[in-house]
Amino acid sequence: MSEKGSKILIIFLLTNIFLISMLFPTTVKAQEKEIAPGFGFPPFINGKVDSYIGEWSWASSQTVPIKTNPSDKGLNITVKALQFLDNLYILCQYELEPNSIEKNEFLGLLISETDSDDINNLTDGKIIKISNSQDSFSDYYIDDFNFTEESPQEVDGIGAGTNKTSKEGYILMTYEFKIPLNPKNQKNQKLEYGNNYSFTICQGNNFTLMEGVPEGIIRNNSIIVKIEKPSIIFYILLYNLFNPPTEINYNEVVTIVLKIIIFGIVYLAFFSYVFKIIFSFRKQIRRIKKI
Ligand SMILES: [Ca+2]
Ligand SMILES: [Ca+2]
Repeated sequence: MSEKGSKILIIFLLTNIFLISMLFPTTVKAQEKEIAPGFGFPPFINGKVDSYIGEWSWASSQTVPIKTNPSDKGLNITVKALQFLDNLYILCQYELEPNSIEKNEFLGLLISETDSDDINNLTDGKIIKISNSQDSFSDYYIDDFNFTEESPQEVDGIGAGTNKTSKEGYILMTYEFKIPLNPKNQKNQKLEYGNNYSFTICQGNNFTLMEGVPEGIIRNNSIIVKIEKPSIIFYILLYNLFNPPTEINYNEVVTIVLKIIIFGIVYLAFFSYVFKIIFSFRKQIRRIKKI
């Protein structure tokens, strides 16, 4: 390959690396108790993992030990997280001994306004309760660890849970949450792209409020959820497929489309330049052969 050809190849490779780095969000290797949700098709919130349709297969996964106190070995929970459009989906699964299960099991996600797990930063609580195999979802406003249940009109998100006996005789608890990134109720926590939020996972039975203070929590632990912007490819393929541009997101869509047009022109110009060089090179060889 000629020197000119090598230079072109290097420029081409560097251009590709640059473009690829712009197309995908920067991901930091997940540390313990951190999760960067995957992007993919949303699960159906029914409290069951329907694996035959590949539900949750796009999600990122993390194991979080929930504890009664810091020295407790903890109960391992499998946490999966996924983003689709303007929603965050969280799956929590764990097994309990049949004799340790109570009538009114619950699992809650307490969302903090920052990445700190300080309980004073909690603002939003989403709780799924399972009572006699019937599940229910409640939304709470939290201020200084004082809980207020939201009215049905103020609830943002949905959740569902089930319990079933596994082959080994354990009780498998499954909880699925759908949490909007931009809640309609201002009191619920807004989750912005590029920010990290501490989610406290709490588990127990008989969730009640005693003058605003929750009772019934047995184990808890926190995980940092990193909310990232979908890649441009994902945005174009799925977002616009399911959510055509509106006046609200019009400017963002226009910017992305413009970027694609510019990248397209750069690629076209590059390839036409390469073909031009190859063509003139072949022409020169033919001339040399004639001589
Ligand atoms: Ca499901
Ligand atoms: Ca709330």
